[in-house]
Amino acid sequence: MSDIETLEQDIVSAVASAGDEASLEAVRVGALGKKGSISALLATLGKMSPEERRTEGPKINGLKDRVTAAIAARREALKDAALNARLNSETVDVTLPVREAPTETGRVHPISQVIDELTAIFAEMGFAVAEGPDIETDDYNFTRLNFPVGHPAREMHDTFFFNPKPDGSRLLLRTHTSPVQVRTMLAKAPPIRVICPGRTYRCDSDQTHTPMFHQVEGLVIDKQSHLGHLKWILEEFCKAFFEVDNVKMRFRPSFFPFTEPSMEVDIQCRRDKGEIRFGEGEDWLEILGCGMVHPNVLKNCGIDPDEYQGFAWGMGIDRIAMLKYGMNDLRAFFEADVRWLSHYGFRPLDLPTLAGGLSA
Ligand code: 2U9
Repeated sequence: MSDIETLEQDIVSAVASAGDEASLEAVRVGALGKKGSISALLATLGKMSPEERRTEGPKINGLKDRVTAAIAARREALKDAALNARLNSETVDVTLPVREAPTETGRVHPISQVIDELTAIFAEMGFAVAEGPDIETDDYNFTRLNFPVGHPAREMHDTFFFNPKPDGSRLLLRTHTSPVQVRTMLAKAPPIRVICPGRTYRCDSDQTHTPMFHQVEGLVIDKQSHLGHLKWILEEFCKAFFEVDNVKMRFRPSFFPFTEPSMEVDIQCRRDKGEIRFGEGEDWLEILGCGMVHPNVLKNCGIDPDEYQGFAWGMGIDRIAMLKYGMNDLRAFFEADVRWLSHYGFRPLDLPTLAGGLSA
């Protein structure tokens, strides 16, 4: 047997006995690598006479081609074997239920949904959203809003106060979102059109009150803004939010220190076997308070009441969320019970629309 035939037999049997891709690669490098046995034979061709090269060339190149093919075939066989081994060891139970992606199981809390809905409605009317801190000064929460020091209205707010500072002043948890409008007026010249949704706090807890609750207030300041504009805004809001074509609203005189005149607003409804329907019926349901901004408040916030006037309103977000989506226990909002949330929550990828969540 020639040297070439012996070399071929050795390499081919090494290829056949390579048990994995790493040992096959070692065989390949030993034969065809830079310092491999076949590469060494190929290098001898350069030193041969043309006649010798004519006979030896085809033999050595033939050897190289056969070994290359043998290695490739073995590599495929090893890959197939590895795949078969995986397929035999890994099993999938196709009868198991499909696990839902987090985007499918997560739910948006109804309060967040309602804030998104009302923001969309007021944004369409040209309102910007203003935000401020939950911890406020007595000045922004009360004094500038025309609550005189010692006035009983301060007591009615059941305020959570922090311990007094060395100078005697006390920070507090805002009892309404009105200090956000105070900050807006101090920071920006009219015209102003803002809504202020956010958390508010009062030391009160029973079936219809929680110590933390949510409000949205609105403020418009311009040279000629008047009660007609306010009524139109509130009616358009109620129609869009409750998804009805018409609403009747009733404005009753009331009192708030920061507005004059002040009104409480009822919306027409029908109470039907525990369900409330808006835009029909003979019953009334109170949903918000409003009024023309008191001239003292404008002055306290750096706006000349002889040049500008405005109106404001406030409503409880938790309450309108309960009315719209038929929830009857306020406390469930804040209990973080995932079963409640999976029932009343909203799908995260459903974008809030002007029409809101009822018909969406
Ligand atoms: C500024 C001037 C005026 C905001 C207003 C109400 C009437 C009101 C209550 C509704 C239900 C609070 O959550 S609730 O208990 N709010 O009735 N809020 S007018 O008036 C302002 C606010 C800021 C500078």
